[in-house]
Amino acid sequence: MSTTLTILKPDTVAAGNAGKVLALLEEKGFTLRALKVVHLTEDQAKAFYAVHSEKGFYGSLVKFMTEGPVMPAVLERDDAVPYLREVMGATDVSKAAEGTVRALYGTSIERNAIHGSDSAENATLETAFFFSTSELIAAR
Ligand code: 3AN
Repeated sequence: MSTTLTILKPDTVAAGNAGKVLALLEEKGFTLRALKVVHLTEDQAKAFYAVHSEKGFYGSLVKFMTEGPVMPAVLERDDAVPYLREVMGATDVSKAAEGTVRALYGTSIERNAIHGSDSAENATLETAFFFSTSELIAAR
């Protein structure tokens, strides 16, 4: 078993789709190990997406990620990192495969419903960004 970090983005939470996305993830075999609702500050969103700081879409992405509450969660499954990426679908919603979270609930390349860690190393770093050791122990 392995874990990954997801974030249900502000578009998903505001549209009332959070429950549906969590249900789909559970149907795909993920177990929820930790979950919270947070409204990111500008500094937090900038830090989370620091890797994209040189990109043209960075400012817009930070604005989007701070426009309302998000729901970070730790998900457990075999091959959690690559499998979540598959279930999420392509970054650009218009290229996301049918039935994926982004095809179902995203509306653009930016407002694409869900985040998922892209490597085991980033899953560890991103989990620590949102959840303390005691919160993770409590979820076991
Ligand atoms: P992914 O979330 O699929 O790993 P990244 O890490 O390349 O994609 O991008 C992080 C986030 O930045 C995306 N989820 C999306 O919200 C936004 N984003 C990525 N590429 C673009 C783009 N070309 N224009 C606007 N927003 C983008």
